[in-house]
Amino acid sequence: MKVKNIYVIVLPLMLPALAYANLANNPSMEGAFIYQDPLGFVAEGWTAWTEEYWYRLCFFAEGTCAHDGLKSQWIGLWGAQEGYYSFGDDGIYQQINSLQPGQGYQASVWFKYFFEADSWYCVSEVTCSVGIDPNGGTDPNVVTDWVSVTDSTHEPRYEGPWLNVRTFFSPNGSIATIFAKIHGYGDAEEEGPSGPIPAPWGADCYIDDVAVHHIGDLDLDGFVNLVDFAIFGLAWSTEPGDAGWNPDCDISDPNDDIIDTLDLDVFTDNWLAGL
Ligand SMILES: [Ca+2]
Ligand SMILES: [Ca+2]
Ligand SMILES: [Ca+2]
Repeated sequence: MKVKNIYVIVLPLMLPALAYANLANNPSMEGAFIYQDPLGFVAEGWTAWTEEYWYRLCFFAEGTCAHDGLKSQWIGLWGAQEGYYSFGDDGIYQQINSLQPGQGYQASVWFKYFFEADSWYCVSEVTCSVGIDPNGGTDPNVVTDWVSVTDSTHEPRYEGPWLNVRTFFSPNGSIATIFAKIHGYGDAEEEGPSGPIPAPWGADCYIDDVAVHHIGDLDLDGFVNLVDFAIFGLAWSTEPGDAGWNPDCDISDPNDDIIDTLDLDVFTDNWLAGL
């Protein structure tokens, strides 16, 4: 009975802190979408950028496929009848404020990819990447250590899984910038009167559910303490598919789908961060 009473008292006190522990602004893209000429509608708090290449068409808009909540940032890529394909980088970035210089942080972004072609032959690929400028600049070209996951298909209709891309960083000052980008490609062919001809295709990419916080802050309250260690302990020695598996605890660099001493070393390096 005493334990129950403690939960009743503590939970209302914890909830307001949880809401502010993610250091990103509009991290789940649930706010308004604002037109940024000429790229399209971009989630407030974020800025879009693109690399312009011949033969490419892309547009930004409010996404209705979400990893968290109801909205996400949608980036659409198209190939036209002429056999266009798409390449280069399209993405969004945001400056993260109020960081503690030299401390360890984690940035996490979720991506999802759909491909559709009206054809019998197709190939398509998207590479989803997260990068950091630890000096808080706004030029993606200065980012050198992108972390990436690639999704590809030969299916004419393909829905990829939600992919999580995470990176660690240590800010040089109180501001750092998080960049999330896609690098897309598509090609499709259909049967013409005298052999294969280019076919139209489209790809929908979604970015959502961004989290920026101290490494090891597993309950997202802004601190790394015993509460986080308890969460970490529940996932100890697990792998994907095991009872108790918690991907948030896979904080080894790189993530390796097991919670072991490599993760514990990172956790202890960040012990009491934020306090
Ligand atoms: Ca969302
Ligand atoms: Ca915590
Ligand atoms: Ca690990």
